[in-house]
Amino acid sequence: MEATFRRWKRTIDASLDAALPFCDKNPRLLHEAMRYAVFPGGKRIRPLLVLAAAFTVDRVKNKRGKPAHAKTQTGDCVVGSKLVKMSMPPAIAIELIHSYSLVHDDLPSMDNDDLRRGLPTVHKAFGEAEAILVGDALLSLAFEAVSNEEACQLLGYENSAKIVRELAQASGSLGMVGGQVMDISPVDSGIGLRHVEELSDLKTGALIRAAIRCGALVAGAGDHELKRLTRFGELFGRGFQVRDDLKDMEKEETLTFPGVLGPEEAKSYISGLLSFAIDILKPYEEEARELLWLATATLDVS
Ligand code: GRG
Repeated sequence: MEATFRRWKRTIDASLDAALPFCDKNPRLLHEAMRYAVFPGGKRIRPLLVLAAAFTVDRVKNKRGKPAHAKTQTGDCVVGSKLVKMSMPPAIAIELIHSYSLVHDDLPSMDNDDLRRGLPTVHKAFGEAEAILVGDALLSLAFEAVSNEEACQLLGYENSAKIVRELAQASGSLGMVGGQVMDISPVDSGIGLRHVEELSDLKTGALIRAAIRCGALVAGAGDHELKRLTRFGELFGRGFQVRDDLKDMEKEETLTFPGVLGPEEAKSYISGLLSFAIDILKPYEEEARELLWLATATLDVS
């Protein structure tokens, strides 16, 4: 399974490289800074989820005798297959949006961080104004990636429009930006679990949910599959934030799951989310193997 993810990650990185303007193109500094924000990058979990969801839906459809995109003898995930190619526009768009959000989150007016993934943050390396513009340009590039002629030919115009809408909703005021505003807003001392769930579902969950929905749309999911995978995406997205909070406990923030539940209770909470997520995929069994693997690898804290 790790080999599949390594192959997918290489394809994702190559597609990001192809989508980003070269550094010798004016304005050079902006393009250099955009690349700095995206490479070497992190886990690429969101684009991997796009691919994992697309392959799940494709296999489920294949099993039911409907035409599948991944035409391999074994049903394995082969880089270069039609489905991998079709998944790339939403996969890289989501990673570009994620990268923009990190650049802006690190700014002095937000988290004011000097380091990201062990390297100086974009505003430290290139200046604050440049970092704001890097984020803006990455967000715009994301929407171009899913709506340019090549993407529309690959995905079909209708699916491309659906994916644009998914990304717009997930990244906007009713999604990631809304969650970020909740995160930086003053709160009462008696903050409860419901508030933290809502914040996390918007700030972190919305983009993860969108990644899974976009993968499902790429593979032509019907209402039933889309609903099931959406629920899985919501559980994964919330669990992802709990996991991140548990890793980052020295901050002792109130607006976190361990902050409202305590560390031990937060661990039971994430275990509950993982077992719900696994249950949801039960009817698919092996068809959902990459999604199950990613959920377990990310959310298992036992
Ligand atoms: C500035 C509009 C705007 C939004 C910021 C992403 C975000 C919203 C804030 C980042 C703060 C944070 C630590 C959120 C917790 C979950 C999260 C998104 C972690 C980072 O994502 P990973 O673990 O990062 O996928 P890598 O480095 O692997 O890409």
